[in-house]
Amino acid sequence: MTKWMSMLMILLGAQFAFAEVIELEAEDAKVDAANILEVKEASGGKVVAFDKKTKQSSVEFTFKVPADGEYQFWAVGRGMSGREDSFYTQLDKEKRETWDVKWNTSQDLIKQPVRYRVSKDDGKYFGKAYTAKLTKGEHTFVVSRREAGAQLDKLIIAPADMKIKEDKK
Ligand SMILES: [Ca+2]
Repeated sequence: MTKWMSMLMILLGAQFAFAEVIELEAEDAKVDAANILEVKEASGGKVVAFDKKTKQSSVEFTFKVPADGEYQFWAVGRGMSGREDSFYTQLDKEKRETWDVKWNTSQDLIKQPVRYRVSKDDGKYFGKAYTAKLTKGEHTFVVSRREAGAQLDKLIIAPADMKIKEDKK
């Protein structure tokens, strides 16, 4: 009985450890203070945004995942206009991707998957939600300037099979 109970506890523990959602404030990641903006409605009251001049034009997140597996990357952020709505992203030493950030005219902060551009045969592209296979342990995710003005409030990393609800545009 005790043995079964402890096995059950270990199984439950593993389950919970795996189901962990990692939420990282952009302003608490490795970023130059010049890139942090105070925004009242933002999580933690701050976002990261790059302007055209700052030399430091990236924010680096370091995080640990509890187990090998497939993970999804989400964010809270917004574009401010059609010319201020994209970032570059890079996981570890993987290829750098372009992320077109969702936005609306009321300029709400929107919870959305980090997406990457996938080219179609006709030369156009669409945004696909970013997922990656990660090994247990530490990884980095860098978000950098592509178009100045886009805002990143926080980054969310979760197991790929977890259901997360995207904010409507
Ligand atoms: Ca924030």
